[in-house]
Amino acid sequence: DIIRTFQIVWLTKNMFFFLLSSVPDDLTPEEQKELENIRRRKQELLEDIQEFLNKNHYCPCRKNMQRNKQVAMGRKKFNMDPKKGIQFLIENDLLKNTSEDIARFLYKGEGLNKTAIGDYLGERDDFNIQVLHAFVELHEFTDLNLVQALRQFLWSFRLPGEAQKIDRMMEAFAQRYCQCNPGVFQSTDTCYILSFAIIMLNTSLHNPNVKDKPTVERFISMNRGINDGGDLPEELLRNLYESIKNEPFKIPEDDGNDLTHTFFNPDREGWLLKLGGRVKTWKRRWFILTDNCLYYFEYTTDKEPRGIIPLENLSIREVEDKKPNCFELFIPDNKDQVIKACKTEADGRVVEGNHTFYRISAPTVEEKDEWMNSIKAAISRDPFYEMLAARKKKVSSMKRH
Ligand code: 4IP
Repeated sequence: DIIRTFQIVWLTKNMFFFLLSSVPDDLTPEEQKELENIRRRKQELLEDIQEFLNKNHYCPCRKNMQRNKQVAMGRKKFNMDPKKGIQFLIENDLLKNTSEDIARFLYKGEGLNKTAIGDYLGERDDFNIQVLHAFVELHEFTDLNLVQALRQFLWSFRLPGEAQKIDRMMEAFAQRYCQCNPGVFQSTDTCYILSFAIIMLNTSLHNPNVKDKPTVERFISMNRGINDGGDLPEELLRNLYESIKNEPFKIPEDDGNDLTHTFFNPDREGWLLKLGGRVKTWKRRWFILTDNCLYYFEYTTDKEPRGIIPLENLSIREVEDKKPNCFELFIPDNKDQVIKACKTEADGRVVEGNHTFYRISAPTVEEKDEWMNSIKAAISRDPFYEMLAARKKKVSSMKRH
């Protein structure tokens, strides 16, 4: 449209010149007056044309070419060092120094590296946090389900690797989602936790290194109690699961690293044999690894666990036993100290455990390896998992309070 308008005004302008160049000398006063009018209108029209061209940057003048060059340079600088790039654009009057203007520039993202956008948005400065919020406000999530909203959000920049940054960005996302879709979740914490459960599900389902693919039932059970102590509607969780299963997240990978590794999900569950503490009897128990804790149940359907073993400060090693595929949880450099854990007695009382080590036997070598890997991943101190676990604890304790 702009080009067509340009052609039309160009033709009109030339027509005027043609008309004015063929003026006869013997004009009546009326005709002269009319000619004056035409000249005035011609001048006005020329001014309008100039204004139009300036507004639409079609003026092939040096000034605009210079400006475009500087914008390109600003983008290049931004990709190398986001803060310096923004500073350059502001200093050259190419960007206003307001969080809204910068957010719009990042949201548009033309020629910008998504890792650099993520780095800038993740910065701890008050101003960067304002830009982050303005950036999230530009996303429209109304009537989108959480997976659709996450697809849009996670494609607009690349999540940085640092736990604190991820936390701030996902918090802003959860706030915006809840603002656009009031009533879907009890709190932004619920939205935050479910968002991560979805990102991790994406890894588990689509990363070929993860052998144990979670079923929809497992996904539902992993998200019990996250809606401020209550459960989310099963249908909602089923829909989200199906959406991720059918189409993995498209996540920008500017630097070739696969972000899904950052969110490797160590959670798992299954049948294992456990050796008693004081009385050395082997019991078949249903184990669930989640939130840096190992829970064991008598039956898969039990609501309360028979025992809980927090994994903090524990180590894991393979051991030989009469039972096959054994491994052990133990306190490093300590032989006789009892591991901090709790168990439910036959009469229902919750007491401290009596184990100086937990010896566990898996049904197959593969399962032993998978359990050991997942437990190792859960044990290795990851600040991000700690933050997530803290939030989960918060929302699951809401109801009780
Ligand atoms: C029990 O043996 C079970 O092995 C318990 O396991 C075990 O508790 C007890 O350890 C052990 O005495 P009996 O059933 O033969 O009496 P579970 O709770 O899974 O049934 P842990 O602490 O392993 O849960 P001690 O330390 O309480 O004796």
